Amino acid sequence: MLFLHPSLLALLHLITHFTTKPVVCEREKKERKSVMGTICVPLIICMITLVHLLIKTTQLSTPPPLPILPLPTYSQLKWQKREIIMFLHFGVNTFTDSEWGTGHESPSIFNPSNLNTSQWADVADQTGISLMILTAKHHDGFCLWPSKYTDHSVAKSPWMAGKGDVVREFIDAAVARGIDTGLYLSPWDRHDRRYGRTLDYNEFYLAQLQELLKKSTSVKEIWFDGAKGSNAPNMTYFFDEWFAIVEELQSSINIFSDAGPGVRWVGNENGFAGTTSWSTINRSALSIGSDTTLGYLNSGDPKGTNWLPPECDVSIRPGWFWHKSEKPKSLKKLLEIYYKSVGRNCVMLLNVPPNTTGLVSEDDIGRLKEFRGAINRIFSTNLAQNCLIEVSSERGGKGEGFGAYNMLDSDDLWTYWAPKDQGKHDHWIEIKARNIGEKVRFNVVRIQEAIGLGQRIKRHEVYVDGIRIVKETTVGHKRLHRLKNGVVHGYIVKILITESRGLPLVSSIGLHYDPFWQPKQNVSMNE
Ligand code: FUL
Repeated sequence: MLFLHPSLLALLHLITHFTTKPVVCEREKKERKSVMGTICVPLIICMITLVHLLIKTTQLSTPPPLPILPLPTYSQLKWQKREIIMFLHFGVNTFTDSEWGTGHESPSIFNPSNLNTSQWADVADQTGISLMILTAKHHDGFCLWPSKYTDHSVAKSPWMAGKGDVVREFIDAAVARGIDTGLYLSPWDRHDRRYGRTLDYNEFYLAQLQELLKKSTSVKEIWFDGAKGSNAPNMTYFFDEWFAIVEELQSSINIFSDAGPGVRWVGNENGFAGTTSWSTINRSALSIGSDTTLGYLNSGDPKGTNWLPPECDVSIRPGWFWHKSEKPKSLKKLLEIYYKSVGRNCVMLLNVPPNTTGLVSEDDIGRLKEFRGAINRIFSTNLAQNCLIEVSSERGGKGEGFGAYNMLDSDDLWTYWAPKDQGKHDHWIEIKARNIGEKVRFNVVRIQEAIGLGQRIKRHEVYVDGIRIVKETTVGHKRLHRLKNGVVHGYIVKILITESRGLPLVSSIGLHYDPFWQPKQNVSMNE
């Protein structure tokens, strides 16, 4: 029903008055004409405009499509957007030049000459890393904080005459720079004699967990490592109790383990996710510390009822701990890992181990900066921005908020292109060069889904001027295709979504040029 504004009613009354009242004399006729011309005509125009406006404002917007479950939590979404997290392995192994300590190391060997956690946090800050995870206790049982429940800790070391607390310093330095923290507390403890006595050890472990998580509310990830030596005593970990305590003490934390519940292991330590990579999986099919599900962990499951995205842990050096003889990985290798982790719907957890002085080595800092610089260089220019974008259809029609240009704005989560539900038809996006003679030249294609409403795309292909250059499966938060044949030139790049769970929702697309990627000679389409 249309409600008329009082001014419109008055105008209607005026018009009716002049048009229905009989004319008495010539003068009155003239007067009426001039009144109609000077007042009524502009008023009628105003009225028509107002009516249009009213009709427009009473039309309601098309709502977003229904989500497809399971969905990420707020903390999982935040985690996913970090893309790269810094891992810091530091402890007695740093001083014994080993990877797995025996548990018999003397605390007297822990004596970093110049430990400076502010330097660690500065490195993270300068390389765009928003979360750092420290090994508070590794398998050797040595604690980087003065735990009340063991004497195998910094309290018995010469460092700061036993008065120091690396975890405290780590948290303070990170918080001072607005960087979130994470902690690794190894379940397997080769030092503590309670290990193997299920009840005693679980009580001890829970006590340590509480000590750590009461230090700060900034803990955003906790790492429960499933690793354990083959000869280690058998025992059951009380995961339910552990997880419950963690969630009680921290408001928005992601719990990492082989089986989550916040983040899952990707199934290898090379930093590579599967080419098919679902954030969804069935937790009930997973168990912590078992290697029977590595393939399943790597790819996830489109039918999974849990949102449990994979984290790709990898070290910048061959080992997890710092060793004098080792060098950081090359930029080329780090970029490969980035494309195979972040570019496959994962987060890259990159270990940068402090050395015996207690600092991150200059070699590693240099490489990290180079790595971040390269990522910025590749992705700061999106060649699709200068192109025309066409799509197979738009939900609710033009102007309803689900259009193609949502894929080019800076929001890669909540503004997205949504097609119409049109049965079995394929959905596609075309990125077209604006002018003849101005081909687009790129070697990386980026596609991102609006994962806030569920991960959906099962299969997709990319064509350049009618020639297929990519035939792949999942997309998720971010899918990067670094083209096998190198740079391509073309007028029309078409992204074809050939299979999805419900309607595909694409939040961002990009065509990029990666100067570090030179696989083979350049290939020009249709030339
Ligand atoms: C593994 C451990 O055994 C390694 O030492 C390292 O901590 C790595 C991140 O996880 O399972």
